[in-house]
Amino acid sequence: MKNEQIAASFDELADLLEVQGANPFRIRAYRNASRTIESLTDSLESMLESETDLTELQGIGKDLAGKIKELVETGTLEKLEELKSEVPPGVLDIMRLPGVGPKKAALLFKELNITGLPELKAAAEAGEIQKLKGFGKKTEESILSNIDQAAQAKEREFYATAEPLVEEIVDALSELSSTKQVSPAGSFRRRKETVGDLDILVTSDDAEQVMDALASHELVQEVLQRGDTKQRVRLIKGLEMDLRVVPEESYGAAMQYFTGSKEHNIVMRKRAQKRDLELNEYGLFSGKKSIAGKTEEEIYQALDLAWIPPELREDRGEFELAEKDQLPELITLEDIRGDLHMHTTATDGTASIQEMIEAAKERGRKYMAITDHSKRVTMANGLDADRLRDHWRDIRKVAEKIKGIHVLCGIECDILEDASLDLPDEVLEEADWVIAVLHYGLKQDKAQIHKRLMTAIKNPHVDIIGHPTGRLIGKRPGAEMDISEILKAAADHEVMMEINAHPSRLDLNSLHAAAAKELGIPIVISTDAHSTGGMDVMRYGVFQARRAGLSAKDVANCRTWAQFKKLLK
Ligand code: DGT
Ligand code: CA
Ligand code: CA
Repeated sequence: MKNEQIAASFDELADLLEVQGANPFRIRAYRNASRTIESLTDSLESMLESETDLTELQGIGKDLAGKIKELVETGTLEKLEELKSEVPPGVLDIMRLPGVGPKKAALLFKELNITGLPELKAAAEAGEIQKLKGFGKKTEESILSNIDQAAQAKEREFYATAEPLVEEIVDALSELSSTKQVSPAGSFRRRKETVGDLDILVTSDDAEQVMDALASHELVQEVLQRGDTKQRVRLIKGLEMDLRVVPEESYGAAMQYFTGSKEHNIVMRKRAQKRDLELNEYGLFSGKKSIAGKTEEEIYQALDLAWIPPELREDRGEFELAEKDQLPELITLEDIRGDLHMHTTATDGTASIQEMIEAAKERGRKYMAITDHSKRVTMANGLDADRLRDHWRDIRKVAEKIKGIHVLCGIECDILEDASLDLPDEVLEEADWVIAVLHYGLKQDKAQIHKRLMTAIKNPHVDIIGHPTGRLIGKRPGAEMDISEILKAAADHEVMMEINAHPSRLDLNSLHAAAAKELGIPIVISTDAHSTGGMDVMRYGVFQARRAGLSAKDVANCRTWAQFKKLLK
């Protein structure tokens, strides 16, 4: 059982207990445990195997450690099954409706036997909800206006899909006569790999003008809600966006509050309380007096913290660093000097060698590697030893004529299901740059996946492991592995690790990349471009690296060519 599944079980337990009106401390204990588990780099399964004491983990006591053991050993949790038999699953959907919450969801279930959104809608339309004690006409109306939206709630969208839409809307709102500042907030500003919805903040003395402009923007399909200073709209592609118009003196406070994350903000509020202050979306207050609010910087400063970049606001150690003024200087796109993973028409790319080299040059790269597929990837017309050697000859011929960029003859070599490499050592030895990857058999058991990765890591010609877990965001989880053991081995054998910048991969993820940095492993951010335009995804890899707390010095392809080539095997 994976950590994510264990964490999800605890979240579900907390939700169900909440509907039952259980002790809030118990509920919070489960939620905290879930968060702790989600941020672990080691798998609980392997920790149990090696008899690690789980109660040493933050927020995990004897009882929770026992439940983790039960989940890992039996695949289920008795307590969870018991609660599930008492609360129908649809009640949880109802609980998550805006303005409902656990208490009302429980009442609807007990009094009217409403067990799902369709029944709730019917009851609201028949006017039955407003007759219930604790519910009024207003609640009923709010349920009706939210229910369709909740029923068709979209899954999360890639950051990269949202980015052009956000930029266009921010530009349009910035041009209005009444607006001063316009900025995205929420998970988008934190540059999470996916976003649930979008959040935009605006300062303006004419909220009507701003909301009218958004409502009539060509990317907006429907206005879902409109208030005096708040509007929620649905964009094309089903993405939803919250707009808030805030006064200038509160802009920093609103940015801080609505950027989140929720976990980060909980710590911020506690720090304020410790200083007898109150922090909310309008400002930082001492009694009724505002002492900060116009900028984020002054709010962080008033709480004895350096300003924390949004990418790090997840309560994963950023406060300790900000207190000591030791936050890393995060990598930027401008720091990138090379791109070391890409394909050409020799396999499944759409551009020629020459087109790819020129495109890399146009993007300011000083060095690059062409890394077409090895033969196992038949779908992509993968290369055997003979075709690969011909391909390298062609690359050298073209590269010779183009000045100002160093071109490495590389290969993306499959690590086969039987834990051998797809090309013999004497071929890999001739390569300037070898990326080893898992493409097939990702569902093999953990021991076999481990063996495969270790074969690659121990091979003297392998420079780097590409998209190490093989996950595809929202589609399939990565292969099962003990990532910290893999990283340790990579550090020992001086093998680098990739952050694949493709928006659907972003693999290593930010936690793994942070762990790799801790071990001193040089990380390479690569585009895996299959076309010239494919090179533009570099920015998403850089964002992922920022969320991992990486600086330019942690990323190998930020080095100059002279420095970088010393890392080659
Ligand atoms: P998402 O949309 O699921 O990708 O994630 P976020 O982080 O954008 O979450 P969202 O849109 O619900 O809210 C945006 C930010 O506003 C969130 O990161 C923190 C803040 N926020 C929203 N609701 C609450 C709340 O009830 N309490 C606190 N403390 N903060 C909230
Ligand atoms: Ca959001
Ligand atoms: Ca939102």
